Amino acid sequence: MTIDTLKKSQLMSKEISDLIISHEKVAHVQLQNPLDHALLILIKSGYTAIPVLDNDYKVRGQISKNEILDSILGLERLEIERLHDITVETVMNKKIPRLKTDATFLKALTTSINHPFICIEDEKAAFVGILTRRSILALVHRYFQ
Ligand code: 4BW
Repeated sequence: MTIDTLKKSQLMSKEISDLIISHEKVAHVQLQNPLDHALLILIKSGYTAIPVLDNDYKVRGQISKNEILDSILGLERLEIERLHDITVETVMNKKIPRLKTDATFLKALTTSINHPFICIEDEKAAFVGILTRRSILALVHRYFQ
């Protein structure tokens, strides 16, 4: 095995724990929040999509600006007045990628091809934080340098 191949296999089997953005720093909303609150958090944080958590701090989905706007799209206009009456739970995307803290870098890299961020959970499925495409690419970049 060459040194390059060895380095590559070490990188790919590395655990992701060092790359996780901790939950305290992740903007999020809760299932029962109304959409006007979710839109406020999305606009203030500047992110396109953020995780949705339940009362036990478990990840239940993610919500994006686009899903919110789409849900209030009337025939001729955006029905802004409906934002307060619809909950995050009814609009969120439930099919989201999740990984455990001990997942390998290769698994995270593969998942990040189709997802800008991945929710990370502990062994009891509690939310630990997120892994972003940015932090994954930064590590790949360091490896190639
Ligand atoms: O507010 C921002 N600060 C910084 N430093 N970078 C930002 C910010 N907003 C956007 N960006 C950049 C990042 O490179 O634009 C990319 C796309 O953002 P997005 O998807 O469409 O809002 C960002 O790429 P990324 O860091 O790899 O993040 C990928 C996705 O992960 C983001 C967003 O949906 C989510 N995300 C990242 N950090 C988050 C977060 N969600 C909640 N809280 C956080 N702290």
